[in-house]
Amino acid sequence: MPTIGIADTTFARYNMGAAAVDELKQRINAKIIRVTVPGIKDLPVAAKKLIEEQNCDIVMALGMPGAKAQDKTCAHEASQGIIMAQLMTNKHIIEVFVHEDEGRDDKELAFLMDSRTREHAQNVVKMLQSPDQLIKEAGTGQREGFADAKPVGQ
Ligand code: RDL
Ligand code: RDL
Ligand code: RDL
Repeated sequence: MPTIGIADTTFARYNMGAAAVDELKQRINAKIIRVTVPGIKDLPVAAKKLIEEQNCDIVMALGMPGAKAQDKTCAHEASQGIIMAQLMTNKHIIEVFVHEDEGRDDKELAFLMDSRTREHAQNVVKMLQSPDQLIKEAGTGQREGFADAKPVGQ
């Protein structure tokens, strides 16, 4: 049975961790370990600790970069930390970021935070259980949250 780590933030305006746990529980028999930290810059070490101290096979790092310029910088820095933690541990940390300004209004933002989280949870299940399924989806323009893009040239 795999162990899946979930790290989310109090900064986010939607309970992404709850959505991830709910989606995973419907799809996979796994041990799920959840932690919540204040913001996205706290996610890299939270994920690394889930891998190294709690033996997680894979982690979802969930967060909402705000709409201001300093938040975009913060998101870039958090992303770099998450990538560094993956390289240090040789484990995947699926970064699920929804930028606050991706939603036209609160309703669309809530939809996107829920649906992107759930679609990335489905990616995690495929990565653990059926990596061949991802090969089948190669080049198909998959997106998480809003509609998929169209493939070209086929
Ligand atoms: O380590 C404490 C904080 O520095 C950390 O939690 C930051 O991630 C908090 N934070 C910012 O300082 C900021 O300028 C966040 C954002 N922007 C943001 O857009 N989203 C966050 N945190 O989740
Ligand atoms: O770890 C899960 C995702 O964060 C990761 O797969 C990203 O590479 C997905 N992604 C983005 O989040 C994004 O904002 C991609 C793009 N843009 C992009 O332009 N091309 C991608 N992925 O292949
Ligand atoms: O093509 C439209 C969107 O996919 C594009 O604007 C992405 O950059 C939006 N996006 C993020 O900004 C992000 O931080 C996406 C992801 N993460 C993601 O994980 N999956 C996406 N888009 O499909």
